[in-house]
Amino acid sequence: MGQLIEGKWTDNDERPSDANGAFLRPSSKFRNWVTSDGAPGPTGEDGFPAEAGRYHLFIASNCPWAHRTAIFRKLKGLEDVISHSIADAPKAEGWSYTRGLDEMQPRGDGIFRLHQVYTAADTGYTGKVTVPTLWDRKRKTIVNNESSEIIRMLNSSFDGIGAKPGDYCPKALLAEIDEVNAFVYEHINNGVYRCGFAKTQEAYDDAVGKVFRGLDWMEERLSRQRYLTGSRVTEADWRALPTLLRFDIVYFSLFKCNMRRVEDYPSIADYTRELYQWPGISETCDLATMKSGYYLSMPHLNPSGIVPTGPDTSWLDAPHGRAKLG
Ligand SMILES: N[C@@H](CCC(=O)N[C@@H](CS)C(=O)NCC(=O)O)C(=O)O
Repeated sequence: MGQLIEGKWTDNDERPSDANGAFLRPSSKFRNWVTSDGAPGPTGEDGFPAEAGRYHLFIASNCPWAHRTAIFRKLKGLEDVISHSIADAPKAEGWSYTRGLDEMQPRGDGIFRLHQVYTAADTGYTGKVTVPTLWDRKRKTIVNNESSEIIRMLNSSFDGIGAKPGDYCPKALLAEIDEVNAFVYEHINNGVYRCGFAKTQEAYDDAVGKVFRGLDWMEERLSRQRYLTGSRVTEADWRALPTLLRFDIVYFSLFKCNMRRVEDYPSIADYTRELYQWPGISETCDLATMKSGYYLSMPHLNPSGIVPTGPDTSWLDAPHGRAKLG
């Protein structure tokens, strides 16, 4: 994909890396928060109160960061409160959609592109155009494009206007959730990208070692407790699931994370099954598009554009045995 430079689309797909060739993920630029009453959140401006029909999520089925937000929208029953658009198959100029939103409409070629949303929010925007993006239809701007923050908003900011009960970041567990999230992000969520986007053998070796140390840690933990932070499902689990679901079908092959599959880790596999089978969750998991989306949008890793047939994903549908852990 390319990026916007001072509001103009360029096909420059350079991924930042450090002096050793290790991938560096750019930080997200829009950091406002929707709050129950519009008070400012931990970062950004005030003036984004929870309101039904006001906010719109742009996502893509293959993206694990966007998948987190789709999961929280589903868990919290926010489908009628926050509208969403799912990207089409990759086309030129980044994420594209069949339909526009309000006054933002497809260009002459009939394609509506996410970069139009970014320049609507900031005419001189420079940077990556990423999903998920949370758009405010009233103020006509991007509220936030950082998935970890969007899911925190969905977890509680809409509770006063009809969100389903359920707190996935309870205060008593917050410190542990944050600690687990940081470890899982570094070793697994972002770790797989550090394997795929490494520019040197040394950077890859470092990244792949970290991914499997992370999975070994997770396996040990999940062999003695049902969820990552104990006996209750939390945000930490919903942040892990999108990466675990993509691991065997994408990261194992395309990103060279091929020491072991998730399916080979008995506890992680069973845990992944339980979360996948959670009410409503499989509806957010388009396994075919998860795979094709990656294989079709990364010509530097898959120049032929051929999408592999396997692997078999039927293990996700087998009954899980996690209840024995309490
Ligand atoms: N920090 C962001 C990362 C989002 C992200 O990197 N999304 C990818 C898709 S998986 C994207 O849109 N990439 C577009 C690009 O790199 O040009 C978040 O967690 O929300």
